[in-house]
Amino acid sequence: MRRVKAIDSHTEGEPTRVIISGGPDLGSGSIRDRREIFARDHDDFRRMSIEEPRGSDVLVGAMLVEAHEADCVAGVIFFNNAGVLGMCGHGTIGVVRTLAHLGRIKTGTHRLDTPVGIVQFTLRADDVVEVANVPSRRTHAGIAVQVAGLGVVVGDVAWGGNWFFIAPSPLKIPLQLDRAAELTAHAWSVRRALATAGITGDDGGEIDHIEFTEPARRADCAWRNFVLCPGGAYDRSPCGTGTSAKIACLVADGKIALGERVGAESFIGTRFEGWHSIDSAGAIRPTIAGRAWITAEIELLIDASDPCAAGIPKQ
Ligand code: PYC
Repeated sequence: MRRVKAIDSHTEGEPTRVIISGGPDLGSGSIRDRREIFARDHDDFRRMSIEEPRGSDVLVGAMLVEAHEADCVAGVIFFNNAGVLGMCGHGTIGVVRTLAHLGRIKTGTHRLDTPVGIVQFTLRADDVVEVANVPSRRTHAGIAVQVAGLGVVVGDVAWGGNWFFIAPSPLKIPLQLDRAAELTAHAWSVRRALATAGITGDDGGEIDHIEFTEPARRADCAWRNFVLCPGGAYDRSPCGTGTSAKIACLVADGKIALGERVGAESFIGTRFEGWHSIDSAGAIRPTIAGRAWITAEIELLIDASDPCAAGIPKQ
């Protein structure tokens, strides 16, 4: 019987499962190299640890490993039901809360070693976690795409650690839970239309996150969003990388000032706060702040005779 220890948390509603022991040996190379080894050789572990029947499509996994870079409290590899990830904002907040729960960090500023580089974060005394995200940018403003069932949809393409297409909610569908199925179907159509039209990020990267927005319902937020993630689940949090991408658009439009704090409201009504600085290379550097709560300390059991030892068998 294989045993894998994990800590579950949710960040403003979006779950993260941090693998703390029993994961595969990925060697001692850079975290980027270890992510490649994980993706190439351990896809069964990825599927087993977060997908059904031990998890769900919504769960984001985070493998905690020894850091490679100096002065980092840990290394981390994020993954979801579609594969491995570079950066995950809500997942980083979940990892930080988990490290505090394990007694491995105290309040203050620390560094995390990730496949996209070192991410600095601050665990505040009020339990809010601030994550200094990667440089973010808008690459297309007001691009029009012909979408089946919707007609022409106009939106922005932006990078916030993942590629996003950001547009007002189609057909003005309210961003609320009882409309999730419709919004999911339309977001898939937008994603397909972007791919068909050959619209990508400026590095050729697929736009695999679709973000719909509407005016905020909360007084402390500037917008509310619905974000469809690559594996078909929608983000329950305001999406850290999605909030960063939206901030890049607002900065490009001159709608927010340096350091100005804005609230992002999620599809379920939870909140991140974001603001930005400009780094020495002139890039927009968003910081995202939010909270996470520990929901379980668990041990996954994998019995070799279990037909679902690597998740639901692929058809
Ligand atoms: O918080 O960056 C994020 C994120 C991406 C996908 C799900 N959450």
